[in-house]
Amino acid sequence: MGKRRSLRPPTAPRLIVGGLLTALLVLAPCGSTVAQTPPIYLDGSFEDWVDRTHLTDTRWRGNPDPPTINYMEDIRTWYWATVEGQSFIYFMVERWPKPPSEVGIEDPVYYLVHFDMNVNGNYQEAIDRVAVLYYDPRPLPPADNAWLKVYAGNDRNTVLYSAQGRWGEYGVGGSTQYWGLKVEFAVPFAALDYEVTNPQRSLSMYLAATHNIKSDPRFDYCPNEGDITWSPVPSLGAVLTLLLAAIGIVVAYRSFRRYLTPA
Ligand SMILES: [Ca+2]
Ligand SMILES: [Ca+2]
Ligand SMILES: [Ca+2]
Ligand SMILES: [Ca+2]
Repeated sequence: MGKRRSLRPPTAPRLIVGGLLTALLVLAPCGSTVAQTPPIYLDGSFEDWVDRTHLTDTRWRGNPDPPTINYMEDIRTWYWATVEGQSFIYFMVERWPKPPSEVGIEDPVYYLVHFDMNVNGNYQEAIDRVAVLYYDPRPLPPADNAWLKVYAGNDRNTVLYSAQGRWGEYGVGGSTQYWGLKVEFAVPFAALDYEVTNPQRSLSMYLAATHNIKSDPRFDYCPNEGDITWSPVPSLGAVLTLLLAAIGIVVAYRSFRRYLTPA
């Protein structure tokens, strides 16, 4: 019996086990890569955003009719990310350079990330949030140049969370070293009540930008229409990976035991 087992060609179950083992070998490094998401540093430099999820927004120049917004608030790209083990949603926004010379921009801008925490299409409820980021490239380094405040969707008077830092590019300042186009910031899950209000672990959001938030504000939006729904914590993916790995190990172990035990 032992000889027959060792000589006969692989049977379908063995092929399956072999496939699972191969999948495990392939999945294991992937799993560790996912677990060790590269960190994001709020340091005003942006190499940490390469290859992350983002949307590219249209430029108002070239659109028909007089532009409704100014170059100061013209969103170019909007990045968002989470990092394994960190309770923040990280964002990075880049605006288009100043036309027509395509240089940097020294003027400040407001970026508003609107969160629909219960994904019902209404962003104005107490459960919802808006994160308002004020970015002013004019202060000279090492002064802070970005200020963040988080409010409830129905109350712009009560600050639920605030933070500030050197999160943006500094202004042009006669140098080509600084551009005033990019800024990064982070919104903590706690400020969103994410764990409590969001058992389904998904939310919707969109970005708005304006250089004049107080009177007659005009906004550029990203995306131009609608919003984005996503799950900041990909818990299902992690659980599924672990589950698949566990099943693979059990099947492989049983198969090897059967193979090694004389019939
Ligand atoms: Ca950074
Ligand atoms: Ca734009
Ligand atoms: Ca809502
Ligand atoms: Ca837009």
